[in-house]
Amino acid sequence: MPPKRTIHFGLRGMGVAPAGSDRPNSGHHHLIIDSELPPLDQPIPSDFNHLHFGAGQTETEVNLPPGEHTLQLLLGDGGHVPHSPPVLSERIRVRVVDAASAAETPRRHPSAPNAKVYFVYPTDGAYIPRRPTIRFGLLNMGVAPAGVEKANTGHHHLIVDAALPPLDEPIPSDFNHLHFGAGQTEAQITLPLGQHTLQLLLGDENHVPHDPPVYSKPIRVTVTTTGRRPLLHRVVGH
Ligand SMILES: [Cu+2]
Repeated sequence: MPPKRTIHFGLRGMGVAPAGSDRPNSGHHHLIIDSELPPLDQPIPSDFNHLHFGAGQTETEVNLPPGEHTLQLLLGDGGHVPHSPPVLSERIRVRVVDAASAAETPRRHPSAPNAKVYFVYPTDGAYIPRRPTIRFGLLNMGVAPAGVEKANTGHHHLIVDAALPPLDEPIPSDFNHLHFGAGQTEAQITLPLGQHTLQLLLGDENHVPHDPPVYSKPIRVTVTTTGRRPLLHRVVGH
């Protein structure tokens, strides 16, 4: 839950009455925060850990610091003394997170110094066939499948004919952004004839680039039917 939050509560089988009232079978709520139950045979203390709702409220806004907290309800009579037997809720555990982490923006993992992704095949300027097997590697960090959180690891993404995507969010997954989430270091792809650019970008378990990002320079390749440089001039004779 966020730091500032309205807590709602209720009472069944008895009635809510303000403090000071001596109506039978009634009482008012007390919210116990981060504390054990107080002694049940005397008035419930009134302090930061024991909030009284003596006007008969059934909701309140609380302001809790980030972290784990416990909440428990305890009914008190007109004199703030618990009933016999006491009427209380389970003690629940809540975790308060600040707005930034509540927004679920995956945090970027640091990359290792000198980490590098690189192409084994093809190299810049190469002529390649229409269904080449692209081979690539990673230096100074480890390859791990998507979904596995482990420091200094990531999986490869091949960016085809596109600029680098935004580096602070998950890498898109489409024809221009191929994910190798199983930890592959080679992949057969299909490319139309002509010139293309290929670039590698490492992503963490959530497909988010590291900080600083680990990517290769884009390379330029030319796809031909033979996978070789076309012969423009045939030299005949001597
Ligand atoms: Cu990915």
